[in-house]
Parts: sequence; C-alpha cells; structure tokens
Amino acid sequence: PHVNYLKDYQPSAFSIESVYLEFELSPLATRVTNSMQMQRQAKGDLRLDGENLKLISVLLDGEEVIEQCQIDEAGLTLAVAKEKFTLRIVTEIEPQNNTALEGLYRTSDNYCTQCEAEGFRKITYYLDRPDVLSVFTTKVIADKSENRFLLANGNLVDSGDLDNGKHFAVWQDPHKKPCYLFALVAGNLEKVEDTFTTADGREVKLEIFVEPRNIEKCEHAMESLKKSMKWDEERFGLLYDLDIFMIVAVDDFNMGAMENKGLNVFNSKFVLAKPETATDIDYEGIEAVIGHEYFHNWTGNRVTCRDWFQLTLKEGLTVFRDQEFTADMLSSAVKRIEDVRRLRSNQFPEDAGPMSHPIQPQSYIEMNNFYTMTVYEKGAEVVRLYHTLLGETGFQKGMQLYFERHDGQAVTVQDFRNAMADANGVNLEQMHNWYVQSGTPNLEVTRNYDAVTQKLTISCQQSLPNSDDFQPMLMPIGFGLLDKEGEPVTLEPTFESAANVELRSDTHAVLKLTQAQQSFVFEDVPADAVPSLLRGFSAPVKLHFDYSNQELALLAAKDEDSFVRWEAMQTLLLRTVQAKVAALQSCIDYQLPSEVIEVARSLLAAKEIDPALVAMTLSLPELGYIGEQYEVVDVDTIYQAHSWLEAELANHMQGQWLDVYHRCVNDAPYQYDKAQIAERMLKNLALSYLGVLSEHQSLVLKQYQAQHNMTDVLAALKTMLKHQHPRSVEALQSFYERWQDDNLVIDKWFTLQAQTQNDHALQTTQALLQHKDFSLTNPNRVRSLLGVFSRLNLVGFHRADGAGYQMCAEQIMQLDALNPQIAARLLGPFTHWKRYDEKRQQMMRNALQQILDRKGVSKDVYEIASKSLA
Ligand code: BAL
Ligand code: ZN
Repeated sequence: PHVNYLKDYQPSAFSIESVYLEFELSPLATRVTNSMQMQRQAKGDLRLDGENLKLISVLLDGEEVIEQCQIDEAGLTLAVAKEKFTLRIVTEIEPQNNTALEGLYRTSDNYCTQCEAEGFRKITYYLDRPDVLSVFTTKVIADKSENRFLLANGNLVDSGDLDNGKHFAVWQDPHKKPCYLFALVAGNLEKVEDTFTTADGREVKLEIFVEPRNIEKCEHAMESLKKSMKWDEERFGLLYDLDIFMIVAVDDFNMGAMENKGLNVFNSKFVLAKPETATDIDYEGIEAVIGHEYFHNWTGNRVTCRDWFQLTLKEGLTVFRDQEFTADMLSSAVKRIEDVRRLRSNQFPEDAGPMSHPIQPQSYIEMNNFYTMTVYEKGAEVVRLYHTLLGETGFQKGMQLYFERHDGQAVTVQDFRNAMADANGVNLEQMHNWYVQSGTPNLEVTRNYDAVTQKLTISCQQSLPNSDDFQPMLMPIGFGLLDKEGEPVTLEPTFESAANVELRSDTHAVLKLTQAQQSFVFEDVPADAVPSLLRGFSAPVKLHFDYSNQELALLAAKDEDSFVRWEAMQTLLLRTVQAKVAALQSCIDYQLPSEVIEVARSLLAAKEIDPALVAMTLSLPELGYIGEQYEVVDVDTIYQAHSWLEAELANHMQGQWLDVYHRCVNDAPYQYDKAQIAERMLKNLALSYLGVLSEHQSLVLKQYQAQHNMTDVLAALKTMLKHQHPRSVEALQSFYERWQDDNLVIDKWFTLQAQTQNDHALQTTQALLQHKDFSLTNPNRVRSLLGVFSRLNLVGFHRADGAGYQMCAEQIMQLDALNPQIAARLLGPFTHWKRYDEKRQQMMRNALQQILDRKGVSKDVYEIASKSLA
C-alpha cells in the first residue's frame, strides 16, 4: 500500500472557490451532483480523490469530458488547460451497503455522514485534503415520509415540497471549510430546541436531533452545550459564529463524535442520558465530548490543519480545552488524576509498542489509524506544557495571536508554536522536540544533601528509550519540599539555579529542565526534606526517584499537590502488588506492610479531603498499568496479587469501609453535581472492597435492588459478578429484561460480562457473540464485547491455550470485511505481544499473521498488523 510522508507535502495545484452539492437520497442509489468553481494554482493535471463511486458524468464548463477522464481505484485525473472553470460531476453511491460507516451511510433507517479524515472521497470526486477550503451550498432531496428532517452545514436558506412525495432543503455555510467538515443528515428524527445568547447579543438556535424513543434523554446534552458555549466565551473569548448549532445522535458511529461545521454528529453514547440509564462517568463523558466538539468550532474549524500530519494541532489543543472545561465544571484535581490515569494506562503502552509515533507522525498508510491516544492525549499534554510554561495569561495571549494570524487558514503545529512564542516574546523552539520524537521520556531524578551547607541538589536526567539521536525536551517540573513532619519548606534556589527555577509561591516552583542533564540547588533546606516532584503531572514522562515507603506515606498524607498525594499512594500500592508478585513467583510468604494500612486508614478518615480524591487514592492501580511495569507480563500472577491486595485492604479496614459506605449513602434524587458524584465514587469504592467479603453480600444485593441510579446499579452488579455473588446470574437476567430496548444500557450488559475475569471468561464471551443482540455492524456493541474482552479481560484474552487470541482473531477478520476502522482498533491488544512469555508471543504473532494474510485485508488492518510483526 501507498505510504504518505509529511516531507512530501505540496500545496494543491487547484483551489475550489465554491461548491454546490445536490443529493437525491435513496438507500441503494443516491445521486450526488457536485459543481465546483475551480481555479488553477500551479502547473499539472487535475487529480481528484474518489473511491467506490459510480461515475455518471463530468462536465467541464458545460461540456461532457467523461471520456477524457482517467479513473482508477483512488480517483480521477483530467488534463485541464483552463485557469478558471466549473467542473460538474455526477456520481451514484449506495449508502445502504456502506458498512464501513465512512462517507454517506445508513443508521437506523436514517442517513448520516462521516467525512474525517478521508471519507468525503466516498461521496464525490473532490480535492479531499484539509488545506482546500471552500464555501459549501448543499441541497438535499428525499422522500418526505421517511425523512422528516433534511440537514446540512450552515444556515437553512430554502426548503419546500416536490412531486412524488419528496421535499428538499438548501443549506448554505458562509464559512470556508475543508470537505472533512461536511455533513448531511436525513431521517425521521425528533428534536429538542433551546437558545443561547452570545456575549455580543446574538440569539443562536440550538437543536438536538435523536430517534423518537430517545427524546427524554437529551436534557443533560443541551445543558452541556450551553455550558460549553458560555465557558468558551468566558475563558477563551470565543463566540459562536452561525445562527444555528445542531447535534444529531446516531447509534452507529465509528468515533465518539464529529465536529462538522454547525452540524455535529454524535455517537448516541455521548448524547443520551437519564439517571436510570447513565452513570456519572457517562454524564461526565457527555459534557466533555459536547464541549470538545463545540470547542473545535474555533480550534479545528475556523483554524484548521494544513495536512493530516498536523492532526494534533486541532486535537491536542481541543482535548486540552475540554480537559480545562471539565476541570472548571467539576474539580480540577480529580480531572487531572483521571487524565493521568488514562494517559498512563493507554498512551504509555502505545508509545512503548510497535505503533509508537510522535504526536506529529511523519508517515501513515491509513490516516484513520492515527486518531490515537498519542495524537490526542499526549498532544494535549504538550499543549499543557505551553500553559504551564506561560501561565494562563501568557497562554491566552498566544491563543489570541493564533486566531488573529490564522483565522480562516489551514496551518501547522509550527504556526501554533510561533504564535505562543511571539505573543509572549519568548523562544519556544525547543518545544519542537516534543512533536517529532516518539516514546515516553524517562526522567531520572537524584538528590544530594550537604548537611553542613544545608544545600540540596536535585539532579535531573532526561532520556528516551530506543533513541539514537535524542534531543532534550523543554520540561517544566512542578516542585516542592516537605520537611520530615510534612510541613512545606520555603524554597530558596541558589543564585546560579534561580534562572531556571520559577517560583509560583513560597513553597511551589517550576524547574525548567532544558538539557539532558541539569541540576537545581536549594539553600536552607532542613535535613531529611522530601522532594515533591512532577506536581500536577507537569510533563508526560516516567519519573524515577528513589523514595522510601515512609517518604511516600508522608507525601500521600501531607503534600499540598493532590496529584502528588495520589501518586505517592498509588506507588505504595503498586510496590505492594509487585512485592506480592515476586513472592508468589518464588513461593514465599509476604505480609502487607504496616505503612500501607496506616496511610490508607488515615486517608479514609480524613474528612477534609474531597471524597472523590480519597476514592481515587485508595483505588488499586489498574491491571494494565501494573503490567506495564514488567518486561514480561505474568498475567495470572499479577491478577492474583491484585486480588490479594484488594482482599487485604477489605479485611484490614472492614469497619472503616462500612462506616464510609453508610456515611455516603444518599437517598436524594440523582443529580450530576460535584458533591454527589464524589460521594457515589467513595461509596462505590467502599462497596467494591466490602463485596470481597462474604458477610457483606446482602449489602451489595441491597444496593442493586434499590435501583437508585445507573451508577449505583452498575457498581453493585460489577461487584456481584466479580465475586460470584449467589444472586449474580439472576441480577444479570433482570437487568437485561428491564433494559433490552435500550441499546446503550445493553452495551453495559455486554461489557459487564466481557470484563469479568474468571475461568469461563472466554466461554461467556463466545456465548455472547451468538446472542441475538450482538452484531458486528454496530461499533458500540463490538467495543462493548470484543474491545472490552481483549483489552480488560487479561485472564480470558491471554488464556494459556491461546483460545482467547484465536476467537478475537476470527472476529477481527470478519469485521475487517465490514468495517476496517473498527477492526484495526481491535488489534491494539495483539500489538503488545512482545510483553508476554514466549509461548504466548508465538500464538499472538500467529494470530496477527493470520489476520494479515486474509485475502482482501484492509489497509487499516494491514498497517497495524504488519508494523506489529516487523
Ligand atoms: N475530529 C474527530 C473527532 C474529534 O476528535 O472530535
Ligand atoms: Zn477532536
């Protein structure tokens, strides 16, 4: 397959000044008429992208030229002598047979589109690249009884009835845009309406379209949209720019959502909620994704990417913005820890595996494979570095200059960096190294204390694994010191160090690491002071520092930074699991260290700490993250050690867990607010520990039976399944019966079972593949069953006999023929084969080879499987 390289970028030889599209919708033969006003920009033939299109006619300034066109599987080439011309192309497509869900397709008998990254070429021949910006007018014609609403980007300028039971609508988008932001939706939907008045006094119509059965589940989405609009005005000074903003929720969607101009299309998972069906995590996800897509209106749409290698320009920045939004809506401390946990569990492994790539990839075969945790989440961490270095005011100055310079343009990550630098009069060239180097940097820190001079030297060394030509990065390191009682120490950098130590308060500093090795010296430091490092997780690195368990316990209890407190406790818990793993492997006894229990007890008793932070701090590290610590992952022993620690904490703190549980029980109606969420989080953590102990089975069952809200129901059910509660089968059955008509809840029902780790995990999942509600054509269902099983059910997926691998491989091959994008995503767990024992390695490689050898393998799957085996 063809490989695209960043170094080969060339501007387009033609521009499209405006485009008029006309769709005559029909499930098996939709006719698309595309009239483009084109202008030559450089020498060369006209080459348009197009895939799977039936070409009907090509008129060049009114003259049929179809015979002169050269057609191949990727597009159309035409020699054009003119400088300025109109090209009118008619094609036919089959939305009903489009199972890849890219381009125009059907979902629940409605029509919808997904064009990013390169789906527009499956609708019509076009210059399908983000740097070709054009003004779009779209006319949609369809049967009226089957398509009550006809939607496209921009403002509605005309509509009416036609003969034969048809009707039409014409939409005009005044803002120039690349075709990846094009959208069309038609069908028998229902809508909820609201309005938002912008800071400059314009009233914007807000509409959310859903299938009629879901009309009661839109309130939270609408509230989230209004909050997003307000927040973007207040925090970033960015106002909405059309008269209407529409969101459509569909059940079949490859991604989470899509930021099409004025017409966002969403996976229904990120729109629909009511307390009985959605958890706190779902509510937070909806608020965040609605925010994310809305924020793209400026960071992505008004200023877009020059080419797809710049994807992190819009995604890293917009993820950073949605993270800040959630932080401002709920708790910044909790949000930061959630994001770090996600990054470490998902992005760090990606960065250590065969698909490792810089946040600005240098090449790709299939762009869809690069919508990754690295481009998004690590990209957001890199944007956060600018924010940490420049502060909120400096960062906002940079944003302002970015929009002043580039509104209406397609630009690069360098343009963003230049705006940040120029607005603040600083040199940020070194930030480039974060964009072009892959792998998670290691940050090794050592200390040296001179008791005579009372000087403490903090020495930092940065490096990248497997890098021959490592270029040091600009790394801000959040820093503080605690004395041996846990009191903060006033920071006094020496004269030589002061230039690289930015004091943010008396007791908190940012160390600016710019070299591979660099030291920072502080004076008047008391003996036995404990460094608090990487506060706020100030850079996306692996920190190595030789803390004693007592020091970790002190940081966990006393540090002023909530991330460091959480991290210290997690490190203690991780060390405990690792010690147990080692003991199990060598068949020796191991007792839980007393400081772990002591600090856990004191944290649980600390009423002044936000209960959400307490819950996160006392949650065990995820199995995947524990596995990451090993060269070779011993799945079964890690699982055993993890369960052991859970049982130990349950037993040793039984009374406290019960107290906490009862303290947090709240019969008030469900509300999505910070206090209630935090209470539920801690209560359900207590329940998960109590659920280990047979004497509390009735408590777990009682919570399930109360059916108070989905957060509590799911927490109870998960605990029942994990510990094989005598009533778990019955509960699962009643859950299914109650919710069988609600797709999103049935997804949870599949997930619950797919993630339960026990000896018959594989059989359970195999049986679910045969369930009448399972379908390979629905991405959410596939993710709920196969995605969850292969990613989270380590015991089942990595079965010693290889049956877990084989089952997944077979499903991936079937899926690849239907939806390559989702099939390629499911390969993730296989790509880490190097981390397992030799026998498993061989079986995982065999599975990958089998998938790769399938006749007709997609380029999506080919790219990941072949890179994994290379
Ligand atoms: N642009 C693809 C979906 C998203 O990141 O918002
Ligand atoms: Zn995005």
